[in-house]
Amino acid sequence: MPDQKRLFFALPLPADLQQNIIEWRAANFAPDAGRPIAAANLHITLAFLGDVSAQKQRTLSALAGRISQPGFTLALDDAGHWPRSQVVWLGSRQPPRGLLQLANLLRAQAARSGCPQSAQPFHPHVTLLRNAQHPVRLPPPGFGWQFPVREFVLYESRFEQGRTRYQPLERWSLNA
Ligand code: 2AM
Repeated sequence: MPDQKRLFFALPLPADLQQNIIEWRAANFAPDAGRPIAAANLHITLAFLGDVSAQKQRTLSALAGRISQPGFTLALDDAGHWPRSQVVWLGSRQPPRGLLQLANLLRAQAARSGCPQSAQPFHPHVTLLRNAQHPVRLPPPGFGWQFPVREFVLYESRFEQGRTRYQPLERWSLNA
């Protein structure tokens, strides 16, 4: 449908952290391990919405605006490879309760608004490489970054000129 947009809620990563991560990735993964995601596209999805009409977007956005919860600190200190989705990811050994709460709420609101949610348990992650078809040697433990999460964002996913771009459409603050 022409008026539909491909949307998802996510946590952005600070630009300096995106840069640190891609430098670490270049130093720690073989060039043929998979297709690297551009620094600006590194994020943590909270709820994937799929193709959404303008009206449904307004509903989802109004529901998101009612969320009131404190910010939290997120550590990225875990990495893995999902062979089925061919994704190499960065995650958290102990995701903060606030992150799980926020994602659960957004996913429940999405499901109730007619955006079916995956039956798989939510595993917060930053996708680092796609098309990782072969077993991947993961970096030894000891890496890790922490950052404060103070907002969540509604993004539109666009495929333009051969590239995927994530355009922020709306932002909501988490209470300090
Ligand atoms: P992924 O990185 O693990 O693939 C935009 O596509 C974001 O939404 C990505 O972070 C992607 O997660 C996530 N996502 C979740 N379910 C998806 C789906 N069914 N199709 C595309 N992206 C999905």
